[in-house]
Amino acid sequence: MTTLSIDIGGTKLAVALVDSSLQIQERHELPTPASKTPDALRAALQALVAPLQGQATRVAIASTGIIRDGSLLALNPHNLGGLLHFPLVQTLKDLTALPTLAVNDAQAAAWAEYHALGGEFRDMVFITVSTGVGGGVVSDGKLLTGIGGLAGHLGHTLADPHGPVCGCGRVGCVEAIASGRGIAAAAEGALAGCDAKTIFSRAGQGDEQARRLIHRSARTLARLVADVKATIDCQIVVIGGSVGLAEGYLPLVENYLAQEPSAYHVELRAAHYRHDAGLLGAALLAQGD
Ligand code: ADP
Ligand code: BMX
Ligand code: ZN
Repeated sequence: MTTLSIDIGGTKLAVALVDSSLQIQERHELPTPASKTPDALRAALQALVAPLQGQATRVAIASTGIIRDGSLLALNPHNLGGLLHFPLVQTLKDLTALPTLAVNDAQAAAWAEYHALGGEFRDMVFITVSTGVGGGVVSDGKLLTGIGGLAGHLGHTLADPHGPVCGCGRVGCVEAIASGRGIAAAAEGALAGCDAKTIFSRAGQGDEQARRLIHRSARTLARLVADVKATIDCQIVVIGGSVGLAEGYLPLVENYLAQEPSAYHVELRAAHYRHDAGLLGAALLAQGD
């Protein structure tokens, strides 16, 4: 059985054909449409799936947002250009006439990364630092999705009560500070208007403000990891997303975590499946594994 797997993020859309041994046979990527109206998203998804759908027997979607009853509900609509709601499962069923499953992107990635650990641990947490900050929790070998899909939305826990307002409506969420959008939003002067990717490359060239913005993100993430350790007592935290996987970022988080009391220390690892964890986790869930 081949799964047509789709990953919908705030910055990029990815699609892949995944076989039953979890090998990616073909993969394509597009930027998430700048005008994120339901029609624009539907058109982008149609363009991505059309060349591949004939080779698949089912569709699996890992998407940013709360996934409830097959629909995407944005917790932070700013990450999706203001898009609040999108009928994911219905849209893909209409486009492909295939059975379709949808799950939150970080929850899906957590499931793939849990599998990659090969039974080494029963309790693990995955955190993506990307357009937003997302999370997925596996507790005693079970993926927590929550009754309404909200479980694991770790990016919306409090980092700083005097921090920036988050798109979810709270003040000072981890996501508002540590995410790619949060890093970019705090940039001033010569870096104003730059995205997180550019800020990382400027830091590499010795730019002091860029370095400070990245440290602020990494310090905030380390504090979140300590909170997660206190909540779940997980044996490992796996980090993904393009910011999380950026060169030098994980060692910074490790350094800041080492400054917390030792009860909150936990092993950190970069995502085994790198940028494909969401795609593969959704495929695994669709296979029933
Ligand atoms: P999505 O949120 O769509 O899943 P990503 O995981 O690629 O997508 O995260 C997008 C964020 O990561 C953006 O803020 C972007 O600027 C930033 N980013 C992309 N590539 C890099 C990189 N090589 N280094 C640091 N940040 C990056
Ligand atoms: C936001 C939230 C989460 C998502 C996380 C990472 C929305 C639209 N998304 O916290 O559901 O898991 O971002 O998403 O409210 P990504 O696009 O950065 O991968
Ligand atoms: Zn928030």
